Order: sequence, then C-alpha cells, then structure tokens
Amino acid sequence: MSMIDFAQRPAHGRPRVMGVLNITPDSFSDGGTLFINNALNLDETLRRAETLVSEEADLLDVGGESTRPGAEQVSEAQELDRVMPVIEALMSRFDVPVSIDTSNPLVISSAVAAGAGLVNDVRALVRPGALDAARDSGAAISLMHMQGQPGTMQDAPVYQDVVAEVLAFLLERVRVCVAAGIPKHRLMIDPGFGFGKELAHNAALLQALPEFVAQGFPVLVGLSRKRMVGDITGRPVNERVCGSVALAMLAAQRGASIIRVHDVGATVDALKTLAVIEPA
Ligand code: PT1
Repeated sequence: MSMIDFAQRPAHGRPRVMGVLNITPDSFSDGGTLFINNALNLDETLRRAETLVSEEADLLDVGGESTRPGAEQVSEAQELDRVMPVIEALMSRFDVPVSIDTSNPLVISSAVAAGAGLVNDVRALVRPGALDAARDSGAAISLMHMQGQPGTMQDAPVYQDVVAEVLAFLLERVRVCVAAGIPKHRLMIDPGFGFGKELAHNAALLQALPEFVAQGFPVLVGLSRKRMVGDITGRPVNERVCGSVALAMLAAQRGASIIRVHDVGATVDALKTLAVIEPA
C-alpha cells in the first residue's frame, strides 16, 4: 500500500483530482462502457485508466457498486469479482495511488491488501465490520454523509439545517473512528453531494464548504455530472462537463483537498488556471 498524506498538497500544488473508474454495468454517467454482455472488459478498463493518468489524475477511485440514486444492490462476491482484478492490474501497471469505493468489509481489506491506499466509503463505515476492516487496513479513510439509502434517498430528503446536520454526522463518525483506534491523520470527510439532497441542500453545502475544511480534515467532494448540474443547466449527464468543472472550481476555492471527477483533463486545466490567479 502506498501511504499518502492527504493533508499535504501534492508537488503540483493544486487540490488532488480523483479520476472515477466505475467497474459497474449500471453507472449513471459512464454506465457499462467497460462491460461486454455483463462481463468486465479488463483491457478497456486499463485503457480508461491510462487516459485518466495521462490527463494527470492524482488518484483513481475504483468502485464495484453503483451508489447513484436508484442503483441496484450488489453482492459481496460480485463486488470482489469486479474490483479485485482491476486493482491488481492497476498496481502492476501504474504508479498512481488507488482508492476503493466500497462499504463492504471484505472488499475494504482485500482491496487495501492488493495495494489500495484510500478507503472511500459513502456509508462512512456504518456497515457491520467496516470500521474494523478499515482500521486494520492501515489505509486512509474518507467518511461521507448520506441521508437514506441509494434506492430511495432522492424521495424528498428533508433537513432542518443541512449544513449543521451533515457536519454533525461527519464529526460523530470521526469520533467513532477515533474511539475505535483510527488516528485522525488517516481521516477525511465528504458532505456527500447528491446523496439524499436536493439542489438547495447541495448549494448550501458547497457554499459552506469552508466550515467543513475548518474541522481540520481534508475535504473530498464529488460533484461531477450529478443531477445538481442537470438541475442548474438543464443538460443530460453526457453534457455536464462545463457545469461540473465550474462546481469543481468553486469547491477548490473553498478549500477542497480532493475532487472526484469523470472529466479529469478538463478539471485539471481549470485547476491549473485557478492556481495561477489564486496560488494556494
Ligand atoms: C461522492 C461520490 C462517491 N459520489 C465520494 N464517493 C458517487 N467520496 C460515488 C446525482 O445526483 O460524492 N463522494 N462515490 C456517485 N454517486 C452519485 C450520487 C451519482 C448522486 C450521481 C448523483 O445524479
């Protein structure tokens, strides 16, 4: 496992760009392009990874469970079958750090044993066994807020004060992680854009991002191609690059450390531009 200090900016001085590598036949944005007849095309997956790396992704986020609104559930065996060959192949071919997007304890421990350096859990390690697996793995951990479950989370989510509630949830998960023996320096937090949130909720969270940053943990954001961008621009998923890059800029200006995106090249260009005008 390559240990990364996410509290430090990388040598290029910009926030890290995390390129999405979805190993799911039903992803919302690049759905199934890496599958043929429901079987993973490893060559195509590695070509996709090569593109993300050549576009200067700082890390690759490998996920075998789609968590977009309304996504199908996946079995443990299926998830392992999807992600493990990909992580192993990435480790043997690239230098780039890999994160594992999962909530499953066995997937956490297997992926980190195979070389993943970051556990990206959209369920913030609430599944039985996930906390222990993540702790024992030694990897960095991203804790994300979600209201509800992917199948139903967009059915009228309600908050009294979305910023306060999301922040309180994340700090409680931090407390649980620390109590379980995970050092704080391994933790980062993510408000979970689009996970049980309407446009106004997402907007309030992005506006308040400095409050999350002020907690002292690196902040990860995923805004890329989400419905939020569609709500704002009226555009379908494959035409949301410009809106997504604009949101990535706003998140970077507000102190995000890691930006999870599909369109790595466009996002890196924008971040390079921002860095000239507003050096960190
Ligand atoms: C995210 C994230 C993620 N998002 C982290 N991991 C997804 N840490 C997967 C929509 O509104 O933000 N942070 N892993 C993708 N999930 C979604 C959610 C995709 C909402 C689309 C939407 O369209």
